Amino acid sequence: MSVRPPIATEQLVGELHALAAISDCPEPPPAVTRIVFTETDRRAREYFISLCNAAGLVVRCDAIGNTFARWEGTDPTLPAVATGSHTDAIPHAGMYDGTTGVLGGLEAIRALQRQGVTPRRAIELILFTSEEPTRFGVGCTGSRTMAGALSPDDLRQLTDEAGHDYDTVRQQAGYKGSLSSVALQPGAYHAFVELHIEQGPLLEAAELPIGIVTAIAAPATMEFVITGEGGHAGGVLMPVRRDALVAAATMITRIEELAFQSGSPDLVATVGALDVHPGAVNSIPSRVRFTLDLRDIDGKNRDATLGAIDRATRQIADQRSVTLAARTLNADPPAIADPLVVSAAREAAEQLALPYQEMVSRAYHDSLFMARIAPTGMIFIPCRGGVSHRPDEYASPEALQAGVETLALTLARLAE
Ligand code: HGY
Ligand code: MN
Ligand code: MN
Ligand code: MN
Repeated sequence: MSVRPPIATEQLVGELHALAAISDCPEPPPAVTRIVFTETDRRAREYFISLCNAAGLVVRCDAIGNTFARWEGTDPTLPAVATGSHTDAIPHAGMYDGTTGVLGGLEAIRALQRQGVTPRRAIELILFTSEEPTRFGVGCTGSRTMAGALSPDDLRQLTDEAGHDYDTVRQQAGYKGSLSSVALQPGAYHAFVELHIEQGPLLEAAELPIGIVTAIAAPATMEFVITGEGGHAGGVLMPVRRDALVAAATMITRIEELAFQSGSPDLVATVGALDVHPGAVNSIPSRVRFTLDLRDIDGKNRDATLGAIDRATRQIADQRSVTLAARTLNADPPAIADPLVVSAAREAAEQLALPYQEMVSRAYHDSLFMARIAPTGMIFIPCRGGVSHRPDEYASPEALQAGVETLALTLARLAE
């Protein structure tokens, strides 16, 4: 087998653009919005499945829409090697987050097919049903459920902004079957490897085409609801106010201070969503909801900061005589990449003479949960300026090609 798998880079870039056009974003591509279980999500999956069928892969879906496209191996009794990622996208996102691993994974398989490779183990390409937390507040619901980290009851508790629960919405999207059939047993896969843009600046700054992930940061999400008095903006004097928005603003600046004071350069805190009720110019806010996304490579440090934030926000609520309802939506441990996958990716990059660095992932991915049921690793490619979750997110054809070549050889090694 000649070293370089023949990557059809132009075809891949064309497919990425075709997928980017399937979007609910009011701005044109490359801005993308694609929320789980919407008509747009369905059309994107349909497009993906049509490409998999054209590549001769056998496609199946589980009860919540995780989609598996299988290239059979010479020994079907062996656990398969899997790759994949997600096609859902947060509002006003870019077109490479997740899709690089889905369509790049497909192109890696097609390149191996072109090369006449006949893998001993089957290779399965997985489109995980929803990696972004946008609709149900929790990320990776597809891979979490596959890994047993979300039970059927947990899924039934998840609701979207309209109050629709996950189970109802997934059935309306056409996915039937029992929720308990989604969880996989450890050993279901021989290995899992995900190709993804770095979503950070390190590879570009180091002028390296490949990153090999050694660990994935531990993400936690909290929701805070502050309830005050509200009232007339003219009639209520300052000393007697119990203003929910000023209390929330005080908490948010305190959260930032605690993040800086944590002493860990890897700790990141983000308040990304804030709702104000009633949201009228002349009415004192009576209820405010905001979310917190808190991460660190060191799970203990993240949890210590979570504790400090919990204490500080309660204290501010007391001082301001507002009530605070805080709840943790998820607080996941970090994942460590498996040496089996890390060494296969390392050998692939070296065989291709592609320089690389080993690194941690500050973004979370479906790999965070696949690591609970299979030896897992990730391959990163640089994205311009490290930008992601923005319409100007960009990965060059050269970066995509190097990533797909490395993925293809990694898969071939793991499946031999
Ligand atoms: O937020 C994340 O890390 C992922 O991109 N959803
Ligand atoms: Mn993302
Ligand atoms: Mn992603
Ligand atoms: Mn991710």
